[in-house]
Amino acid sequence: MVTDDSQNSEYILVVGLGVTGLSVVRFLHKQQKNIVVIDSRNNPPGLNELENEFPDVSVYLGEFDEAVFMGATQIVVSPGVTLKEPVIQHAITQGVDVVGDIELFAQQVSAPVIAVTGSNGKSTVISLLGEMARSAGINAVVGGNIGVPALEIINTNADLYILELSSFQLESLHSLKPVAAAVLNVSPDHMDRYESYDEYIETKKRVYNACKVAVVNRDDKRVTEMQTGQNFISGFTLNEPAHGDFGLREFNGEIWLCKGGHQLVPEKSLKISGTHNLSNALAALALGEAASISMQDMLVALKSFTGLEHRTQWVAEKNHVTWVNDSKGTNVGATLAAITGIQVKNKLILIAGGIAKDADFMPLRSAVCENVRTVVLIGKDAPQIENVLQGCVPVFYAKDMADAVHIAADLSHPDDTVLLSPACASFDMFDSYEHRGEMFVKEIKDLQ
Ligand code: UMA
Ligand code: ADP
Repeated sequence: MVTDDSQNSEYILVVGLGVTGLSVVRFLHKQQKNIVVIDSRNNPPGLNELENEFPDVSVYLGEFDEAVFMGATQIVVSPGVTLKEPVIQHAITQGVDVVGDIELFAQQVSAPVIAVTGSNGKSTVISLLGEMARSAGINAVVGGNIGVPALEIINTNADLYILELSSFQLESLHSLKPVAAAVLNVSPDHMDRYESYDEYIETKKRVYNACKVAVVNRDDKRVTEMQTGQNFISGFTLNEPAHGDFGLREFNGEIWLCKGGHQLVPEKSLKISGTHNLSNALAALALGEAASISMQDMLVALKSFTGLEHRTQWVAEKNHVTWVNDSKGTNVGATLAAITGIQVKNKLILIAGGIAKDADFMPLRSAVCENVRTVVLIGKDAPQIENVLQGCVPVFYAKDMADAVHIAADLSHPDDTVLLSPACASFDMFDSYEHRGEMFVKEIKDLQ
């Protein structure tokens, strides 16, 4: 579908019509810009909204047409589209300004911004930070890769913006100057988009460009190696923290979250569980402190924070078996954290599989051998997971989530925990990770 009246005048080209593309159109339309939209999908999400809200905006669908790119004065690329797309590369070499939605946000924003990236934990940390800021009476707004496009929140008169940034969004970002920024951790993800793990890590590192305080995970060598030295640095660790850093210390047999030698809060008073969530809590404290949020108010929020749905979330106990939904475990690092980090009384039954995104599943092998009784596999790339578990634990295939839940229930022993943590994306069988988690929960509820 094409309307051609834009061809004779200057226009900004919005590439991709998902939630980001729509937010960009809304943002630019308010500035009376002439906008053209292009999407390689024939029926992209957001098309109806676009046509209803902006009938004057031209839309090109299907295979990218180079002429549309070359005629633009600026190109705004959605995160789902790589800058390596040949038509975009050509436009860049021809001097066309190519940016992402976060760059437009950065050029406009006047309130302080906290920027958080990392392979895992981003949504948990920014949601917790949002609670911490609000507990301190700060009007903080959370957005970005968590699902609310940054340009949808920019005009909310916030005192503080807390952004989750994916590596995709960081690729096209240049001028953000966060008051505090963190790479929470790195482990391989999106290897179908990047040529190497190093390229993925280099992209994550961009979050530190021009930040005031760099918050670093002292336990993650690939993160500590990122430091360029020009920022103030605040560290967090699951070990005993150095002076000024956040970490864990034991006092009278109890683990405490601490700043340096100073006790902040005992682990047992937190509602979130799992070692990885302690790391997230410490990261949030370091980021919040860097943004001048009162420590006392942050601790109040931390104690009442129950975590997010679909992330190592307790679902039910049925017939002496505990069920945990970690549908957001969409990469190997997250699944490893769940297998090794959650407290279990007996063994785990792991439900995994989906779209592998070119992942190497080998790092799962030893953790599975040690902690898991049986693996139940679903989805397109299930055989890749089976391959790395040869001779380790019994593996069963399930045709859908109902089947997986029934097999897991049949194979579980008393006091076992059934964990859905797929280490894969969900789009082969489900609309989203939320849909996958909801199906899991529904099937558990229906179990006799
Ligand atoms: N696509 C095309 N052709 C196009 C444009 C997009 O095929 O012309 C495809 C992409 O390859 C992708 C899908 O469409 O598979 C969606 O891409 P998009 O850029 O339109 O995505 P949006 O709907 O705008 O959502 C994006 C983020 N999506 C991606 O990065 C793929 C959302 O993160 C984010 O919540 C939203 O912006 C708001 O900022 C999702 C995600 O999976 C949840 N992120 C990855 C992750 O968390 O691991 C990075
Ligand atoms: P993200 O926004 O980076 O995807 P989430 O907070 O949504 O992070 O969690 C995604 C997955 O990663 C979940 O399976 C969760 O249990 C796991 N996870 C959360 N925090 C960490 C962490 N610090 N290290 C490893 N895995 C984590």
